[in-house]
Amino acid sequence: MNKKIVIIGLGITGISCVNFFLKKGLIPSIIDENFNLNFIKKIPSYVPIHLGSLNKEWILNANLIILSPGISIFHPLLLKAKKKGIEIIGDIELFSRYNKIPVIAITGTNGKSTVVNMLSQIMKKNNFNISIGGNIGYPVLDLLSIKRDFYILEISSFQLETIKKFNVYIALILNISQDHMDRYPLGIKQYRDFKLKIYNNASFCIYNIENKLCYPKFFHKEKKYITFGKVNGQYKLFFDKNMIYLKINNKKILNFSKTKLIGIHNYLNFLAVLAITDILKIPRKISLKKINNYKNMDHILQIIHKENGITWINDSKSTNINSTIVALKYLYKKKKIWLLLGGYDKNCELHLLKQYLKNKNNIIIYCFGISSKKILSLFTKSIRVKTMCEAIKKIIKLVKYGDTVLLSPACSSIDQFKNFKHRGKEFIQLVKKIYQK
Ligand code: UMA
Repeated sequence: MNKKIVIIGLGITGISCVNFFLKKGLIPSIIDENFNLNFIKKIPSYVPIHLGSLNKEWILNANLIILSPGISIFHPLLLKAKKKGIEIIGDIELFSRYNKIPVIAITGTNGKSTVVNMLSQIMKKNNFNISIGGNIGYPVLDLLSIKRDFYILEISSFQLETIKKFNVYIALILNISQDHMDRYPLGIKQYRDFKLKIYNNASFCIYNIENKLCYPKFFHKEKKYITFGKVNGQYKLFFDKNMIYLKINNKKILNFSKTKLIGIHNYLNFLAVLAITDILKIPRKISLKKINNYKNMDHILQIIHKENGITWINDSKSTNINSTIVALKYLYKKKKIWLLLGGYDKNCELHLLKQYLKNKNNIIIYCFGISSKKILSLFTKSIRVKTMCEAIKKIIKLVKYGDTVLLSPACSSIDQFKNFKHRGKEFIQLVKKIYQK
């Protein structure tokens, strides 16, 4: 085969694509707009590489372009290539063309990683041989060589931009709210359109009935549709005397309030998981037992320290407005919250936080990073600092017994950190240092 294959982006996706083609005896060309790349040493010398810009000639003369998720499909040069009839796909589509194992694909603005994590724990307990991958941090092509009963994949809107016939057994959309508006100039509708592509070749479509944006545009009779929600849907919560239950066939089968799950958003996550485990016919007692002891993932409402009546919470995974709203709703009874907000806002409407922050005398905002100016203009009483570290140094002098310090930035971390994990780890380190003194 004499196909000219061009891989754009040499991050973890790009390197997995390079390895995939080399194993098949095909030599791709690689393009990356940066120069300092971790994976460059792993590329054999006979593979052509172009760094520092998008190589127009290579792109417009390619037969197949494999695009990393970080690069928008709407880049003018890629639009030109598409117009020329050049096929542009991502690693998810490539994986799908070679994969024979059933896929459970999960998307949504928030909760994707939690659901992948919950589901994988339950499936493993039921002796399913599974692997997780995708946006959660493991490129899907690296999974191809592994023999499994199922793959559980976290899929982002970026990855959905480049799918064509991504074949999935079960597709789930947890929720859709504003995120990545810098990438989608036409707004949330455009973001939603990409998310909905996950249903295209699915046998089962599961969605949040209380979030209209998650509704499929068309209902096909050969597909099965399953819904969940707080008070509506096939899987829903039951509220009774300050307790929240899971009720099935009129029988209360789980008291959520007594599980280790944090917050109603997580109860909903579990309903979505249960919809999946029911399709797979996993005995409910296995799912319920596992969920009773489910521990939140790191960097999501993670209590990292409690001392002198002060609680420090790391919610660094909150990279959009809605996840910060979830945190604020969860902590609404707290006496005083010192909220660390900031980072790169991805052009999202931070003013949507107003309802939860404006005139709330118990919430003191410290804003940092690239969006701090915008945050200050929205919340004029907030305190603007350069870095998260500076904020913590100021806050520690002021916090009192009963207070909560919450890092739930509502923004991506990339202006000052490698990723949300890096931001969360730095937060933990800074707090540790304070109390070691
Ligand atoms: N690059 C360019 N031009 C650009 C952007 C990037 O040349 O305009 C190059 C960079 O120099 C870099 C490479 O592309 O060398 C990075 O590619 P990438 O940004 O696609 O990142 P990967 O390392 O391949 O990781 C990607 C996902 N990253 C993004 O979507 C931005 C990872 O999700 C995912 O875990 C991984 O594939 C495996 O599937 C991260 C993410 O932030 C966690 N996702 C977003 C989110 O969760 O909000 C969607």
